[in-house]
Amino acid sequence: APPDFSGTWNMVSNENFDRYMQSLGIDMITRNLAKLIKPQKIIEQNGDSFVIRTLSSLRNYRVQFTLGEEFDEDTKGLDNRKCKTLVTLDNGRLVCVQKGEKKNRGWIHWINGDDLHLELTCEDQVCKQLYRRVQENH
Ligand code: VL7
Repeated sequence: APPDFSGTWNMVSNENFDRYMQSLGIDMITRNLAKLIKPQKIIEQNGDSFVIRTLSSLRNYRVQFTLGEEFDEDTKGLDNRKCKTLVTLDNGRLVCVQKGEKKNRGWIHWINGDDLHLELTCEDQVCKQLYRRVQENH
């Protein structure tokens, strides 16, 4: 069975984020602020449908999609570009391709225990982020 990505996840590490942001053309002031924050991911998964919210004191970002259905993504508040975006499941990994002005753009999520991995790619830069599951209070 494929994993259930649903839940609340807090960032624990963030590798090569500055160069990833540089590849997206983010200005230095914004990059230096963005490097200081540890975002939270809130993922709601219902079968093939997903909502992923990335929350932080600096920006919030929300994306909604259905697996296998290409959609128009506007990365508003991030690098403000339009992409044709497709997300699929591949061996339990959530694989996103963002077609647009930037070459080789996308991201991959996978779960290992209470760890949520995220690899963000743009051009020749790969940013590796790790999030950990926030325990629910029953
Ligand atoms: C979204 C940031 C740099 C602008 C602010 C940084 C604050 C918090 O797309 C993403 O995640 C996917 C997979 O989970 C779902 O949308 C990553 C963060 C990338 C790029 C742009 C710096 C300004 C970021 C919202």
